[in-house]
Amino acid sequence: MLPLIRRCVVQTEPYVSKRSFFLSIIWNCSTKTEKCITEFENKQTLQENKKLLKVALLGLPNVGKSTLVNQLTRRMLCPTSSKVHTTMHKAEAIYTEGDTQIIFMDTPGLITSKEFKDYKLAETFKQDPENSINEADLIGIIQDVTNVYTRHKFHDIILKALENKREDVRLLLILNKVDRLKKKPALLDVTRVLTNTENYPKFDDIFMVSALTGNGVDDLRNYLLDSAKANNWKYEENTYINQSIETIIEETVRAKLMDILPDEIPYKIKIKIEHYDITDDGGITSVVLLDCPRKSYVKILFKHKQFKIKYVAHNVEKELRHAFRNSVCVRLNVQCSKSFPNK
Ligand SMILES: Nc1nc2c(ncn2[C@@H]2O[C@H](COP(=O)(O)OP(=O)(O)OP(=O)(O)O)[C@@H](O)[C@H]2O)c(=O)[nH]1
Ligand SMILES: [Mg+2]
Repeated sequence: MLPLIRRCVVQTEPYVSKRSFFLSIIWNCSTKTEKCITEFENKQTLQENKKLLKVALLGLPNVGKSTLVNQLTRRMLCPTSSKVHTTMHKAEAIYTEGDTQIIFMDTPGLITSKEFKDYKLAETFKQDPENSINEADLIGIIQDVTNVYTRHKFHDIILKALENKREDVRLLLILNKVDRLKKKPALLDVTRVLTNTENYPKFDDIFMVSALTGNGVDDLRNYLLDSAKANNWKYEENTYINQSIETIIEETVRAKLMDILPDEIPYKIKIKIEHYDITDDGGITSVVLLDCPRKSYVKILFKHKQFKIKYVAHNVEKELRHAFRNSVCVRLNVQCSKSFPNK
């Protein structure tokens, strides 16, 4: 009977995990006693047979790395925006299911030495992707399929970064933003070129996803859960990210400013938590200071009856509620460092 069920599951969903297979058997147990015994045995093995997988997600800026991490972990803990360089340093987002823990390393987008100098970017832009490659058991290269000029080729910096990959580290190609592609055959064309060009890396598997809508993400998560190897977990079961609450709040505010402010303005505003408090039921209230170096920036934020600043606060609260799965209230105070008198 069992081999028959296994064959059915594998045929209908290529990446249905061993775990879903096992769970479906628990649910199908005919009597209550059977169910209890299976669950008890399952708990016993959880303590003994822990599995771990460290996944580095790499790609050019703005390809959707952080959005994908958020979908995979089901929490919006990694800030995202429509502008490049939203992620400025490595963050580890943790997803734990059953006996398996996956650590997703969200990294800054890969940049050239010229970009590093021209935009005066932090050292972390160079070091953190490198460190993630060294630490990973599995690397996912994310390619944005919406850009008709770049989607058929890997930028030299991706190829260079992968030169340091250990032999035993598995490599996935993840084609992202497929929801934006009107002509789906183009996807096959992109895949064919990226996997058949000389000197390009050899991928163990290929996924086509939309990190924004979640399409294809469950298959990818199941694949990763199945790829984990016996090892002790790095984090406690209820740990979701290795960043402080303050950092998550400040970086989410920055990301939401990036969505609405033009050019370099959002990069120049200093963002600092003035106060935060966690209530007994886990709710968060926070006051964040936006210190603008110019009065004109303040004016932009307060344009149209404070529409912009209210919109930012609304979006920050929405994302943080999703991240912390609790109520979040954020107040944004705005000042100009030249003592511009407003709030
Ligand atoms: N349509 C569409 N948009 C997406 C998808 N994934 C990400 N985006 C959008 O692409 C933009 C960049 O997403 P991020 O997740 O911040 O990209 P990133 O690679 O982390 O960017 P950096 O941290 O700046 O390197 C955001 O506006 C996302 O909403 C997708 O699957 N479909
Ligand atoms: Mg990012």
